[in-house]
Amino acid sequence: MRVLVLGGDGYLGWPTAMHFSSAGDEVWVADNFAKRQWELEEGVEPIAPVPTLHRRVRRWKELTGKTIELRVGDLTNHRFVYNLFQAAQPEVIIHYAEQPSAPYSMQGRTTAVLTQMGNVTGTLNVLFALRRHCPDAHLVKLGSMGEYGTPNIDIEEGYLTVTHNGRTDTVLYPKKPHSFYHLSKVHDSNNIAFTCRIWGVRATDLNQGVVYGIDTTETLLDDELATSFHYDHVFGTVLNRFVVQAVMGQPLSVYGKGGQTRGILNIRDTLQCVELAARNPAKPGEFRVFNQFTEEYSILNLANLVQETGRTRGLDVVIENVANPRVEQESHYYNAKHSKLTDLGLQPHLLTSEVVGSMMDRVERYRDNVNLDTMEPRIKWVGGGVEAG
Ligand code: USQ
Repeated sequence: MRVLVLGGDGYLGWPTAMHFSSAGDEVWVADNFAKRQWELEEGVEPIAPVPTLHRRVRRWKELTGKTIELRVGDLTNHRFVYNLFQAAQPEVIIHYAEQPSAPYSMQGRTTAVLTQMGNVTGTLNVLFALRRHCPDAHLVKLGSMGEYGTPNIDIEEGYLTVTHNGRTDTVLYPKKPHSFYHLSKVHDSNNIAFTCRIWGVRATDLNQGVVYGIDTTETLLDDELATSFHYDHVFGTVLNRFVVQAVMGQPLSVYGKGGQTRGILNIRDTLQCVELAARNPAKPGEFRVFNQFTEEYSILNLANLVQETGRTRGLDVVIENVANPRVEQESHYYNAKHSKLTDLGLQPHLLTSEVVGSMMDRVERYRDNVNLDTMEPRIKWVGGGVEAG
């Protein structure tokens, strides 16, 4: 397949590009490197320096003989997107190119607007470029389980059949997102569903849970092929943060009671799920929604697992319930369906003490790089936080 990965410099985008290239697909990547700029502005860094995308693409070629085509540009510039789609003629477009952090989006007006303008405009440009230059291409868009929030009923895969005043219809599942970032994904989902309906676009929205992990088969080939692993309060996801805290002898920062339940998945399973979606495309006009996670965990249970694993390795890991900087339910019903990717053949890498232990080993190697000042949550959902304009 000709695969175009948008956001190819990111935590998931780069491993995805190598994964398809390694399978023999023709891979193009595009990025504007905005994430690197936001890291500079926030004063945070990945745990290990991440070589530039140009360097990684060169290294990949040296090691495997395979070419990844690289284009630099911004999806909010529609001319860039049109030219890119015309040149690449992708059969599948994997779209990760968005501001990915809920806390970042909640700092204030500036970052909320940047997140929604960038994410929503970029996706609209992708849809228009797709219609113009490759109308048969399959759009695989990274959405989020946080679009649904934590409703008091079962979460279905994208759609809900409702009977109202004696009549029945199937509608997009109602959304109660956690942040302005998650809202941007809801807006994207609606825009994509609309273009499937009116233009016959074929699309899969992957509502992904919280990803953890550092390594994939391809990143392990060479240090220079590493992906960006964050543990800071802006871009670090919860399990990645807990593992770094455990290794560094810091208390695990459970926000509030820790009863928040989330779908989680290993970074290796992100690659598997995206590949399954790409190789089994949606039909023309179909807006397909997959809930992309492999298991559910409460935040406290994640902390317990990290604590137990740490103790078997002689680490004295303490759990601390810190005041929750977010507005979210800390104890709630949660039952999210996630059978569609399993039906396509997903073989999950489940979370075990061994997996946590191997993450600890990797983090240990970089312990001298860890900046503890960037760990404490400083962005609050209501008032009192860092106000970026
Ligand atoms: N949390 C803690 N302690 C921490 C960090 C987080 O208790 O030190 C809690 C949060 O309060 C939240 C949960 O852990 O309840 C998840 O937080 P997170 O920062 O790991 O993930 P989130 O903000 O939800 O966003 C991440 C990714 C985002 C993706 C989303 C999937 O950054 O790109 O869309 O996970 S999901 O959460 O399913 O919507």
